[in-house]
Amino acid sequence: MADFKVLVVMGSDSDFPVMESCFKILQKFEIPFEARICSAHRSPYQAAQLASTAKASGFGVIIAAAGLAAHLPGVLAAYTILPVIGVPCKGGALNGVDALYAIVQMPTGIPVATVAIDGAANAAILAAQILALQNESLAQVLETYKKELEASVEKRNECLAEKLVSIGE
Ligand code: RP5
Repeated sequence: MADFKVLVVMGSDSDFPVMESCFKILQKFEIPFEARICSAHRSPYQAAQLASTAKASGFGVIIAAAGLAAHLPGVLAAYTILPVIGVPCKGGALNGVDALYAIVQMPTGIPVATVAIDGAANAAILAAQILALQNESLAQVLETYKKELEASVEKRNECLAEKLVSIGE
């Protein structure tokens, strides 16, 4: 389907439950991906290696998920010119706000496209949209997906109308 693979990096296996929706979307869109666990703090050398070689390894986008002092997306971004999408994971005393701030507040020159706390599905969709710039069949998949979203809103309107009628009965 896509010309490029997506590299999904998680700071810990404890981030997997959050990232399941990301993997599901990548699979739904038939986008090839590889997933790795790599920590900016516990395995910093491997993080640098992974990001430094990602472009040459055929990846077009990196998605990086981390919680707490979430430095992984920024560290990966420091070592590559590939777009990096950061997913702040909920958890710890600050419930993901710490991770959100750590990921979004990057210094000029090293951007990370940050999605919402636990916004793993949107990370996959954004990655797909980036890859679709150079892949017409993936662009068509995304157009169909948008139409499905539109139809789901219409369905909700029908349900709402039924609920309002039943309230009046
Ligand atoms: C971060 O610390 C990880 O991304 C994870 O969200 C958090 C906790 O990691 P574990 O202690 O569960 O391995 O680096």
